[in-house]
Amino acid sequence: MLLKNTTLACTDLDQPCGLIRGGALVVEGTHIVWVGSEQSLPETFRSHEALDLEGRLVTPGLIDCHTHIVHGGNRAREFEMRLEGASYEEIARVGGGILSTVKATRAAGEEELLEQALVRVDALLTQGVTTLEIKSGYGLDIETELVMLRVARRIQEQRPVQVRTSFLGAHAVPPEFEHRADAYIETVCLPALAAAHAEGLVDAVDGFCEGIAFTPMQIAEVFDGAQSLGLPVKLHAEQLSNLGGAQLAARYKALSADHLEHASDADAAAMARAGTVAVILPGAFYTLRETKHPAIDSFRAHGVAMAVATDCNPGSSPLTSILLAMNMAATLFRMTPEECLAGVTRHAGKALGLDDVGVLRTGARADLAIWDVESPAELSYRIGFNPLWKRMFGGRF
Ligand code: DI6
Ligand code: FE
Repeated sequence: MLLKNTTLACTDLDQPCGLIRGGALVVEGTHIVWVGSEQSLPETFRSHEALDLEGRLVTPGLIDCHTHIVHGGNRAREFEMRLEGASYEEIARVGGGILSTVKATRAAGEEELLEQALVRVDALLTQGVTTLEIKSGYGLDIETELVMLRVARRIQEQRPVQVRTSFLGAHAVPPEFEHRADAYIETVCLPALAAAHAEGLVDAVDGFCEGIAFTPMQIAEVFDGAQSLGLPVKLHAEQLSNLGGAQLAARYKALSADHLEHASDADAAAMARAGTVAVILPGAFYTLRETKHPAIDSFRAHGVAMAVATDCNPGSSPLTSILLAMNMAATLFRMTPEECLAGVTRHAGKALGLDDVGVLRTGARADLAIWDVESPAELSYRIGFNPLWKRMFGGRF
């Protein structure tokens, strides 16, 4: 199929946003076979079935590279408690927070988890998302961690979306292991990882390095386990405090370090050397009314690729809008609309170890979002408005 009379963004071209006005794009089967200016379209493609896009903007299908979208229940009550003045950490320390979602997730069962997650997934798909990362981490026992990952895999059978899974057994210490985090890692987290990997359920291994979660030493143990299975790692790092998670992630050549509100310039330098992507999660910053900004200037100065994601989760970021995540990254953190777009396309792909999505080039997957806008900046600019016209996944509308 030939898509013509369009503006293309995120091409390989050395232009702001990789923009090509008067562009054309050719899809054969599941992949892109040609991208460029319509004037230079080779003769062989001119006879392909054509769709005139009347100047609409085509971007790669968007990539939400950090979500906890599979989970049981909700935390509206904690939302109310925070409005009354309780902090996220205080709620976590009295058994709320992540652990209340663990309870609800364990109780839910596979079908219910799937059904609840699909509602949220659908919200993302209507905004042009075609690749979605999903973490475990609300099971915290071997069986429920597996169930969460099976649900994540089933989502890509039920919807036109590619799912990448991250094992997040090191998300919190479950109540039955209170004050015994090391024992939890030895007897649950690592065995669950091995079992999930054996079932083909794990694409990457994540952790939460934080005062209310795990120390860098404990995370290193999980990362060693990942390495021994040949799995890449990523990390929730420096979200609420600076514990050295970003530099630990860099030492393990992590795909990404995520959150990073408390990361330093030295952290950015280490991430740059390791090629670790900074995943910026403005939904959590906003929800928790955090005041410390991620060091965007340092990431820029050191050339760290920045991704933007929803962090969709029931506690710190009940957000199912990738477009709003882009708007927040721009308005709250002064990321440019171009950076926001790269953050949900090419750099998000990099954060997942994928290079055939998030870019319009020959050989990439034909995962596209077609927008009723004239310029890429419009995608970050509006609030609560969805200009998606059509979405293509693997060459199919
Ligand atoms: N950081 C987050 O923002 C989520 N997990 C994490 O490690 C929050 C998870 C939750 O509050 O349920
Ligand atoms: Fe998260």
